[in-house]
Amino acid sequence: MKKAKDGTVGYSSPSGGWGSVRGMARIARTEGSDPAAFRTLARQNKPGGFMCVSCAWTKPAHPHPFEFCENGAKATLWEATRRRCTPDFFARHSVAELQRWSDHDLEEAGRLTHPMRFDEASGHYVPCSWEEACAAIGAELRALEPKSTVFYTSGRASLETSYAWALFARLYGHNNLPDSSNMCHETTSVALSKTIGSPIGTSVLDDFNHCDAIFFFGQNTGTNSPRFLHTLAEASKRGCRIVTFNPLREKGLLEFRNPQSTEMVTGGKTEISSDYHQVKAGGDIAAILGLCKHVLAEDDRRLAADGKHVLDWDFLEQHTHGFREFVAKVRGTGWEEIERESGLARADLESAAQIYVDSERTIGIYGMGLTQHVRGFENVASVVNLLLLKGNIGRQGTGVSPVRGHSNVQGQRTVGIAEKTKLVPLDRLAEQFGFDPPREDGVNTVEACEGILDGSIKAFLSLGGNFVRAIPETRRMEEAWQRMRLTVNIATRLNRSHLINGRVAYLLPCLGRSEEDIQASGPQVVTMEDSLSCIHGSIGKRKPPSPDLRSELAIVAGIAKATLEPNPNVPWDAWVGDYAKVRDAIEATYPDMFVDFNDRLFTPGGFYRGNSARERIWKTESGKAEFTVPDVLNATGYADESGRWRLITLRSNDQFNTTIYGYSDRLRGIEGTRQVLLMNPEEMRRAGLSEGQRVTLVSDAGDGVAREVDGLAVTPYRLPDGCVAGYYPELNPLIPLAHHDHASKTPAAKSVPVRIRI
Ligand SMILES: Nc1nc2c(c(=O)[nH]1)N[C@H]1C(S)=C(S)[C@@H](COP(=O)(O)OP(=O)(O)OC[C@H]3O[C@@H](n4cnc5c(=O)[nH]c(N)nc54)[C@H](O)[C@@H]3O)O[C@H]1N2
Ligand SMILES: Nc1nc2c(c(=O)[nH]1)N[C@H]1C(S)=C(S)[C@@H](COP(=O)(O)OP(=O)(O)OC[C@H]3O[C@@H](n4cnc5c(=O)[nH]c(N)nc54)[C@H](O)[C@@H]3O)O[C@H]1N2
Ligand SMILES: [Mo]
Repeated sequence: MKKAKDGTVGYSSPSGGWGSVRGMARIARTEGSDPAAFRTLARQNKPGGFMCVSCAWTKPAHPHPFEFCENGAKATLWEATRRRCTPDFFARHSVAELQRWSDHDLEEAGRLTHPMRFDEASGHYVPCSWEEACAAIGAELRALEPKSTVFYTSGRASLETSYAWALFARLYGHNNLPDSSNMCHETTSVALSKTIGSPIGTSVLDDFNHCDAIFFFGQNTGTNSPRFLHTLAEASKRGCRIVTFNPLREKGLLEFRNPQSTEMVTGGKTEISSDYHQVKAGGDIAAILGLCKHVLAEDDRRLAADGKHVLDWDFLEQHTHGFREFVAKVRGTGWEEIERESGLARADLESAAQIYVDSERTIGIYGMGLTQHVRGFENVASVVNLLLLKGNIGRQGTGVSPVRGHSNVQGQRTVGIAEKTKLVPLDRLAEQFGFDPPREDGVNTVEACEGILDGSIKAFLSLGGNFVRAIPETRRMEEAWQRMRLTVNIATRLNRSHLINGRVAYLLPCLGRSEEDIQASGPQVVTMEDSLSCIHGSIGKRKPPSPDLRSELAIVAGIAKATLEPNPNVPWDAWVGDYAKVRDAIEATYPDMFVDFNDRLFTPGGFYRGNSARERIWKTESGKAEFTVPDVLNATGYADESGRWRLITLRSNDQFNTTIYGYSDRLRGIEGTRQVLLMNPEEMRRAGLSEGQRVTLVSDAGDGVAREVDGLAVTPYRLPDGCVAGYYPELNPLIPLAHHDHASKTPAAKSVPVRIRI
């Protein structure tokens, strides 16, 4: 562990810099990376190359010579590993034995090389042919009621595969299409649709060249979207104020040393946040209300002093709805309550708000720190409230900008992976493919889990991901999972979800995005949509790790053909032979967004799919942008009680979601272990805890279910009072399934009520 002067754990260097180079080198060693793996890296995020498999941050029109970051490089080297998880491996290790392995060790077995079937008699996965796998899965699906099955997607699969997967579900007869965004930015999709009439962010990359303030809530850029640090560093150098709200002092948000510039040699670094506020977990509604309170007070003052407004009155009158009710709420809320609920002092909130008052063009950015709360909806709506006051949506240099997670998570929703039928042009699909699509909404992540617990869901097919590990309520879910009839996983590397299997289970290995995908018409291109709504083509060039792999699209088509009656309008084989034909189908379904799709694949910087809210066209109930009056100031969904803590579950700098690359959370100074409980030293003292002491965390949901995780080493860390933190997914057994955002059902992983047992 690395210590600061006050005895708390931390990291003294800026993010980026030599530490990030060493981080990449370590992964290259563990994965046995060869020179070809490094050539692959040079093609990352370049026109004619492949799009990074890590985060969704946008790919600029003029890429840097190495347009990748420490974590993008780790993700690529991880995909390009020389390790192989072969049929021999499965012959040596039974499923029961592998269940006891750590997440890290499972994935370290390497790339899956062969389709495998679970053999109930021996308890081992055994090799099978693709034909056998597809035929058996098809036969199982035909015997099941379609609505008792779920087709999950993790946010990595291409637009082509995602479109085919969603179409397959609907041809088969259900809309049970949860995806990883149900655990992530579903809060955004619901809250932005309600408030600005569009489920996605409104800023584009160029806006970052024009803004003079950025308000930044609950997103850990240094770890989760490091290429975005270049954009932030440039904005900061231009004099843009970056005002951050985060319970942790995250290194990447404080300062950055660009590993691709002379800063490496000169030791220079760029300050990222100009102002940093350690808000309480769940304290953002209160903090933002406080900001708005000061803005209104300044408006009053200026009006009296020189007859001018701080607020954008023209915009408010012409474009918004609910302003007066919102103002009444803000004026009626006292500073004492705001200070208590946010954990921030009035003077600090006022000085932050003054930056907003003085700014001409502001962008509001956020991540999981806002979405993963019981009142996540109100968190996101509060950012919109703040921006609306000064007309900061739909104007150059402004906007609301959710930072998305997986590299194509936003795009999957765009092309039909949605359990909510109102988001899908079902009539057009009906006409295009000559069938009657199911009209009933399907299940989201939480509802799928409920169905598995009550036995109504009998089959679960996963297009990527590690669902069982990513969801809340690990223990009860793992138990219920094994009662399902059928589980199918399309994957690149082994993970825990593959080992918590149904009675009939298949493990189907696929190509990764950096790998060459040759079909009947030659090498194939796939596409994805980034966090700023730009669509990019991607071509893999690397030799696949095994001749027995298939592309994701080929696997989906293979299962679909074995399940469905033939339909001349859905030419599965022709689609697999030439992905351009799938893109033609996408264009036919979504003609506005995908006009001339095949001709625009390699537009520098991607092509923009458009967003009505950016044009100030509000597709909301009132036809205007909506203010939201929050009915609570505390986003956690529960009251404070003595001995109850707000647990934040975090990602380290050495993981991609459930993929644990290693045990070095360099940017937080936490080394060698993930079994930690971070806590403020003052609170440790009050609770009588000492550094390194092992404690058990117990869930405090009050629903009578026992949930606990033991063996956590107490670690001094600068956190606000009442908050503790530890790692995802190790702490997921503590999250009750019912603990989710009330509007979108996104699990509330950032404010889990817990007690500490010594
Ligand atoms: N290397 C790497 N990159 C990734 C991922 C990865 O695991 N590893 N995951 C990808 C995915 S799927 C996603 S969704 C994104 C996730 O990226 P982020 O949105 O950054 O998600 P988290 O890492 O969960 O961290 C959220 C931040 O919110 C802060 N926070 C917690 N509670 C609160 C609160 O109440 N208020 C405020 N203001 N802040 C709070 C935490 O301290 C933390 O800094 O990253 C993507 N990129
Ligand atoms: N407590 C807590 N829980 C959380 C979160 C949190 O912050 N806290 N975050 C939530 C969020 S934001 C998300 S997005 C989910 C993540 O949930 P998922 O998206 O389900 O999980 P991942 O860990 O990203 O999935 C990793 C697996 O994907 C497979 N894979 C990798 N590349 C490919 C590929 O190219 N194709 C295919 N088919 N498979 C591939 C590999 O087998 C790998 O093991 O977790 C959620 N859970
Ligand atoms: Mo995510």
